[in-house]
Amino acid sequence: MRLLVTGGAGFIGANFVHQTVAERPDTQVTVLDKLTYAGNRASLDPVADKITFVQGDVADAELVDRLVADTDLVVHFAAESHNDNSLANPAPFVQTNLVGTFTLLEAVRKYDVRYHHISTDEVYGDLPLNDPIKFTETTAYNPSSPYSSTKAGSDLLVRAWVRSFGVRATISNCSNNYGPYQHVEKFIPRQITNVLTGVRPKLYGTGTNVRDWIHVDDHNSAVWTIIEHGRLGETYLIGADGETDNRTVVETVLELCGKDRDEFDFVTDRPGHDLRYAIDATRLRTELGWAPRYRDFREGLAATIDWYRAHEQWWTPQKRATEAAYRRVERVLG
Ligand code: NAD
Ligand code: TDX
Repeated sequence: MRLLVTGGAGFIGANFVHQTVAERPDTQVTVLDKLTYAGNRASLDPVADKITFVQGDVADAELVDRLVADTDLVVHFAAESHNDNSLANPAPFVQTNLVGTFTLLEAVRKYDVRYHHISTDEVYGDLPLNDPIKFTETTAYNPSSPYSSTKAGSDLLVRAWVRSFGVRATISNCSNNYGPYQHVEKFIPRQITNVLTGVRPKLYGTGTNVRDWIHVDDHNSAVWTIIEHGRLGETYLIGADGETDNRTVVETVLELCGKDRDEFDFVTDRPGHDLRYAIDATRLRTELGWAPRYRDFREGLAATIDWYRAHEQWWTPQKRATEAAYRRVERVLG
């Protein structure tokens, strides 16, 4: 089978390519990635001789047409993915997340190629704290940020291309991922690499916001389950019941690194900061029989810390610029 993975040099896409090469040796993998600040060719080093890499833009219609003509399946991870960046400059989010998805949809429509669309739980907005309610496949879209609104728009394009043109597509909306190869701008790797470089972790606002953490390998095993067993035209939510508030995450990282649990700073909150995300993955579990492998967040976090400790050369080049950008907008409180 010929597989085109967009955004395969990013965090989740690279892990997806690693898993695919290891577990599905008959799959011919081509990665299309623009190598933005978030893409890192080195993340594909372990599989470099087993895949084809194309540097390019998912919004480049001519290139996308050529690649899709020669593939059986497209899995679309490529996106501008960071909420804080979308507040500073939304333009690339509209271009990549909306125009890029549109470009891929036109190509899979033309060649009748199976398409899987990677999306986020953030399209549903946020939930109250301390409430049993969770997102399901029927929750109304209500995105808060430029990032989540462009992801929501891209999901709606997919739904329309399914209904109007019969495109053979599935959509998955996953909760917050953690694991190896995640850019140091994101919450968990930022705090781990802060501690490893002697800097105090930075907690937005009061640290009470809740995210529903899932290990990236579990996200990717769910994606394969949906590709192989999901019903065309359907949406599946992916989550592993990992709700944890941000303060607890920071305290756990500090503890696992042998520091005092209170050695962190509260900093200015993110504007429009979503309070809580929580996924009800019943459909995926009962209809498709999927289950996560990582059930202990603390253990997964410890393994992730070990990975960052062992791969300093992977993240050091990005760390300085990332922290300089944060320093421009962030103020330590109290
Ligand atoms: P990432 O920022 O780590 O990687 C994105 C990749 O896409 C990078 O390699 C980048 O170079 C590439 N890219 C960006 N613009 C491109 C373009 N125009 N053309 C081609 N390539 C381009 O992101 P991630 O965290 O791996 O997220 C991957 C996908 O998963 C995104 O669609 C995101 O919305 C979704 N998602 C992420 C999470 C999460 O917790 N990180 C959770 C749910 C869903
Ligand atoms: O330094 C920080 N301090 C902090 O308290 C950073 C970077 C973040 N935070 C908070 C904000 C969020 O409540 O931590 C939480 C997680 O932040 P991010 O890692 O930026 O993730 P989030 O905004 O929740 O979005 C992530 O999950 C859904 C991904 O970046 C998205 O791509 C995905 O769609």
